Amino acid sequence: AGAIADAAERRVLRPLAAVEADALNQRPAIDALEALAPADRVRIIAEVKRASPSRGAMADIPDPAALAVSYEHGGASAISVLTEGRRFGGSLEDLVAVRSAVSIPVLRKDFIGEPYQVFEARAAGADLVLLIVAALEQERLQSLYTLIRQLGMTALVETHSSDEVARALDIGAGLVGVNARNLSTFELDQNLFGSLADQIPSGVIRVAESAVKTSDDVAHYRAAGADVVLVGEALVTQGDPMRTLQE
Ligand code: IGP
Repeated sequence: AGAIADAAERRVLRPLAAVEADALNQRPAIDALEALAPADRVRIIAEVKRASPSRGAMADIPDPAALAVSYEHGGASAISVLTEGRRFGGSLEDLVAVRSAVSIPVLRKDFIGEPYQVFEARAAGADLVLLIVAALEQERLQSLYTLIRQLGMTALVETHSSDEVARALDIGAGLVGVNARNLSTFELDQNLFGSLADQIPSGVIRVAESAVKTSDDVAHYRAAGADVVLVGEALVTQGDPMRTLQE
């Protein structure tokens, strides 16, 4: 339950048709599969995150665009923006601000359950949208995935078990995340990525998510086969965000 169950509480502000029109009028999405393609160095998705249900308030972030620019200058390959308001303190306005300030792909990180939210993401300028396998029935997962692709965006398909990885591969996901944090219990398992990585075929980009604090953690995930690591808390709570991860 927890974080996932509450996703439906979002307030719908504008009619679907209007949001859809804005989505279709946006400038084209940046190709995130290209930006995150396997390379000599591990890629970093750096997250703009003010708070979380497990940690509470984390960072003020009065200027999310400035933070995102510092991530980009520090070498991030993409920016993740939490847009959930109640528990993560984020908003679509944050995403709009970040999108206009950087030239790398931007991910809408939220609990996506309806096509409306996918159009909203594109209308705000998102290039990537998170889909959490555990929160979606397979048919819904597939249809949201198809819509994201139709709008020219990339889906980051998040898993937390072998079954969920299988479901992600079933829908044809090209970018699969393994979240070390269980979203219902908040429990962490830093070995989960390593135990699931082999199940993800080459050609699919592998993302290790959560609880990356140091360059050692990055190296640990790299050795376990991660093409990309997604980092939130460590970056928003440390003075010189990207440096700590790259030493
Ligand atoms: C980042 P951390 O431990 O570095 O702050 O984690 C990211 O993985 C985490 O914010 C996250 C998340 C999510 C948040 C992963 N999946 C789904 C909200 C919803």
